[in-house]
Amino acid sequence: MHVDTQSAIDNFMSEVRSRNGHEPEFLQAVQEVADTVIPYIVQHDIYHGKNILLRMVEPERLISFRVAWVDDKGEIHVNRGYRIQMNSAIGPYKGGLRFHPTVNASVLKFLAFEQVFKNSLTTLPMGGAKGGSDFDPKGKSDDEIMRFCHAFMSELCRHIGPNTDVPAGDIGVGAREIGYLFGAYKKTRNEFTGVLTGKGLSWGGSQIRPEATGYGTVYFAQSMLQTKGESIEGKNVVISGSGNVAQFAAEKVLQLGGKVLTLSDSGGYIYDPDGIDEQKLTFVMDLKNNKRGRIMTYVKEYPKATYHEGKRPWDVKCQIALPCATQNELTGEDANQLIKNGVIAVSEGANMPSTPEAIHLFHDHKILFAPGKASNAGGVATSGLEMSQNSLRISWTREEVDVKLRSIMSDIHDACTHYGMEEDGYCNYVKGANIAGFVKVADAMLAQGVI
Ligand code: NDP
Ligand code: 2IT
Repeated sequence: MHVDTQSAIDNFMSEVRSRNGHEPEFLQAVQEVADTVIPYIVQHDIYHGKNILLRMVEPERLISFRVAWVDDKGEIHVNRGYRIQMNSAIGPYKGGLRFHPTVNASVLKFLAFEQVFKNSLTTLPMGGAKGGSDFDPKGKSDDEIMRFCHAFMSELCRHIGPNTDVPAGDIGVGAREIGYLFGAYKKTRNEFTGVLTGKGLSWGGSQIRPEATGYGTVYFAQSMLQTKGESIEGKNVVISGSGNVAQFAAEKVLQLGGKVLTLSDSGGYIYDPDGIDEQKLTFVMDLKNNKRGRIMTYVKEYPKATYHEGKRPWDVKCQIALPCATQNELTGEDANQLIKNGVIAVSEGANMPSTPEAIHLFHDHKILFAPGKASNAGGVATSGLEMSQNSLRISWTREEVDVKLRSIMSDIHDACTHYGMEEDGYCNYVKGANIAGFVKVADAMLAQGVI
């Protein structure tokens, strides 16, 4: 890299670090974008000297609020709620809500920043946001979840709206939580609007939204594999997580003839040498979504499988890896192991699951590697389709939505190759996704002036 470009990156990062030094996840996400986008800015006069990226790393608005709620024993608890409204240049703020004890401003700022680029890539008019709480839903009763969601929305409802900011689910926020959040919004604001996505089908939800992130991650893997004349069929696939994204990634892999060997949760992973077939996946879905159980229960039901406590699944031999749990769950060491075992493609279902060291290794070894902001964009894209259906007050069929989702994922793949193709024919999807996402938002910001 040219010396001036490297010093432009270093100067930029030292300014970002001086303001956000205590936010490691946010700095990690910004560094990756700076490394790939600043060289592009330097080469393109229209973006140069406008401090566009510096404007993009500062949230338009950061909302933090108290959430007080009462548990089943009558005890009062206090959690912290957040909404980070990062960028609205190309549409209303859009992005999920995460309920997990690790939630803090750094985690949500990294997620909101990624969301800006991801939403831009979907080709739909959505700005970027993220929110949530350090509330831990594990072990809580349904009533406690409902009271927490109602308390959370009693404040959040002042800051969102169908033309302002449209939240959705993320870790710890699924169909049940969206229901309680929607109920509270509707009652307080006295309006039935598409203010949240991921709604139930009978009250404004879209077909395929629950499946969309996992399906999209596999569609993206399929597009990458096609460039090498390969497919999912007959491949061994290792998946982490066992929540929304992991479940539907597994379902799509099975539909396309792949073999799913693992699933995991924060306790450990299960390995089934015979493969997790449709029937076993139905068991997992019931276990996780209805019984709210742990993945280790799988080995009681299917004794040929093994449970590996406290471990992640990356040492299981596979051709395709789909990290679908959480950030920084796949390290340099894990990447080395996957490469040694012959992995050919990694498609991220989670947000930023691979560490920078892991990504460098995948690039060095010319592995097909899709960053989450491209490969998991199917979820928010289908949220965008839910917003369109709500605005039109119509519902599209499952087939109609799936066709649109496939076409969006394929367009994202094309955008990544447009900006990410290197001279030797290897596509750097990280670079491609960052530049393609950046250009649309930057052009809108330039058109709207300094605000
Ligand atoms: P869920 O809450 O449905 O599932 C999360 C899964 O990841 C669970 O199996 C959970 O295990 C595991 N997990 C969570 N935190 C950790 C951790 N610290 N260490 C190990 N495992 C962990 O969430 P989703 O499936 O919706 O989200 C998974 C990932 O996908 C996240 O990165 C999210 O941001 C991303 N994503 C989600 C989208 C969506 O539409 N839902 C869209 C795009 C990205 P446990 O039960 O033990 O906590
Ligand atoms: O990270 C993500 O893209 C999501 N959690 C989904 C966001 C959305 O608005 O559907």
